[in-house]
Amino acid sequence: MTYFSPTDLIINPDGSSYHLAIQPDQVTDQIILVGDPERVPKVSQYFDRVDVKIHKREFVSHFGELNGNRIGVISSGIGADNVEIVLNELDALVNVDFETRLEKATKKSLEFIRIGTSGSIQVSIPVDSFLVSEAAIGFDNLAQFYGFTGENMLEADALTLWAQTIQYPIPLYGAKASSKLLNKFTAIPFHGYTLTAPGFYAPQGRTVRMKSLLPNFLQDVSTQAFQGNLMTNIEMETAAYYAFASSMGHEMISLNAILANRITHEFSRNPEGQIQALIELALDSIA
Ligand code: R1P
Ligand code: URA
Repeated sequence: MTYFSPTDLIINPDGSSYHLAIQPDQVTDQIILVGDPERVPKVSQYFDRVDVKIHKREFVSHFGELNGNRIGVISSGIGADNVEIVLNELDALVNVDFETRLEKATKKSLEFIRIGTSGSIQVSIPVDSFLVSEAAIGFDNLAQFYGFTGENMLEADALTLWAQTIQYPIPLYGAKASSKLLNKFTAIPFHGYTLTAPGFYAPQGRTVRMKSLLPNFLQDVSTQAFQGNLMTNIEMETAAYYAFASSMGHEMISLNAILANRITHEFSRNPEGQIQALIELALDSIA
């Protein structure tokens, strides 16, 4: 079995993972993932009990119990680069022996549910609606470093063709949600293809003072279908979550509160209320 050196897999003196500061026996099989650290207590307030609270950098983790099952909620902060840290460390916590630093022979599959926010890029998907990401396409550069695999990955050749259609200069990667988890969230009306952007402003077609080098980006991605599917929404983590989950054998689904409509230029008048409503709906659906 593979051995991971002390600089490949950094373990803190208390036996916890380097960034998340979580110890192996604290990890739960089911974990809610949010971006905003302040969203963590907004989720864990519904747990029957919170046993463990950890805070390091933007990574806040609460572990406890809901309806008799162990459950956790962890914040990732913003972006696919943080997802890379969160999923590598959570996977190592369950699939590597932290005493011997050896990969375990029998692998464990975790269940992840992202409760996040997003902007719609279709008029038909209004502000204050909820959307399940059926699949997501990543515009970041993680696929330059990871050979993502697994049955949930989208076809690389089809993505290359689509990238040419929308004149996007770097290779894309994409992956699907766990089909097992899709069945749990049938109460959420909109399902769609999510674009995961490597930034909030120009990479999502926004102009403040710095102009985008791709002025037609939003127009192109919202009108050019990928394998018959129009992109529905933009956020900043889902494709990375789906690609890591597919590659490492975990179940993952991303739920989005649509706060903006980038085509009609509307923004939610009650973003916090919408996020709280999505948290309640998500927890009801997994109960
Ligand atoms: C940008 O404001 C952030 O909001 C979205 C994006 O993915 C990005 O992380 O998700 P969260 O609300 O979950 O952070
Ligand atoms: N989060 C994003 O990443 N984009 C939006 O437009 C809204 C929320």
